[in-house]
Amino acid sequence: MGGRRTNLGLLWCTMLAIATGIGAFIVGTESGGWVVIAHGVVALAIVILTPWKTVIISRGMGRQRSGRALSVSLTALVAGTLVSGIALVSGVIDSVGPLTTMQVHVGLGVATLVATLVHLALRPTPHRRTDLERRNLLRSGGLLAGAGMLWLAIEGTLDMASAPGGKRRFTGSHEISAPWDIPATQWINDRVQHLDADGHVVGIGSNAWAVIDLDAGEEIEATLDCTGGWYTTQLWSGIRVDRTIDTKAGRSLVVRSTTGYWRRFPVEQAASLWLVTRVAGEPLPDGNGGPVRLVAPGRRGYWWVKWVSSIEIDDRPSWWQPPLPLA
Ligand SMILES: Nc1nc2c(c(=O)[nH]1)N[C@H]1C(S)=C(S)[C@@H](COP(=O)(O)O)O[C@H]1N2
Ligand SMILES: [Mo]
Repeated sequence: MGGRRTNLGLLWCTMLAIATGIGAFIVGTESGGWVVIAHGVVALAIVILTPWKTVIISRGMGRQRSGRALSVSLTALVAGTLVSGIALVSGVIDSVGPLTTMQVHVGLGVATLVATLVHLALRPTPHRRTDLERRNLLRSGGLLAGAGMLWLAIEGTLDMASAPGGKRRFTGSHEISAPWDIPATQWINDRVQHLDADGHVVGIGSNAWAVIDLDAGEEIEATLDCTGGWYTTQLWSGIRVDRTIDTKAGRSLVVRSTTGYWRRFPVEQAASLWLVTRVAGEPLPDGNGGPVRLVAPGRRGYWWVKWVSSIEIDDRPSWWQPPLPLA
């Protein structure tokens, strides 16, 4: 394969890997599971292109061009991102020093994006009209088909070997089964709150709800699936949100935490959100949002606001928020 074609293939795969990687954080329902699969397949396409790229790199090294340090770092970043991705899939390595494997993977992925953009600015690989010719499209299709087959082989092997990575959810997350094993996970920099269950009130519209009133025994089995790479299915109990608010008072509702963390939901979904005070029959531990947290079935963990302080309804559209939390 020609050098230019390999470079273009790598560029496209890197861009697709970044787009599907962001997508994999947003996916909450099974119908979006293809995004996570696509992320794996484009990653494997990068692996397949490696031998050709190695040839290009070794030629470049001989020529002593500028930007060599950048090329070397870019190669190292891509390799690190791939290796940490494989570690996530296999489920054998949870953390690297103080960082979780997912933090390492995302950090390296973002660094790869930055390095790719700089690399492109220094050594542009312009597209040509012939890139869209039939045989090049066939080559791309062949590459993706090969990557797809590799993906199937890896998943099949993990499954047969009953490796931890064999029973991942469609999001790629690994299971945690016991309620007491659920980690206390913050999105970025929140601190675990230690609230007094007897004194805590949740302001909902113009009403103040005491925790014992929210502890109404309405049960919901739902799966908390953190983008950190784990999930847990539990029986939560509390009260359905539509019983606490006037669903005609606006278009969307904002669930806010005592920490300032918040997420906005369409008001029509109030009947599929719960304010819960218990998990598996026991009061929620502080780390898991006690005395009251949100349960948002079908949405990833970052929607499950912990230490809820208020729910407000207004007329803004529900998409009026950063797609992922900023704190
Ligand atoms: N107030 C607040 N709520 C939060 C978060 C946070 O950082 N602050 N993190 C969210 C994320 S990313 C996840 S995965 C779940 C984790 O819930 P857990 O700590 O019970 O595992 O809480 C969500 N609720
Ligand atoms: Mo999370």
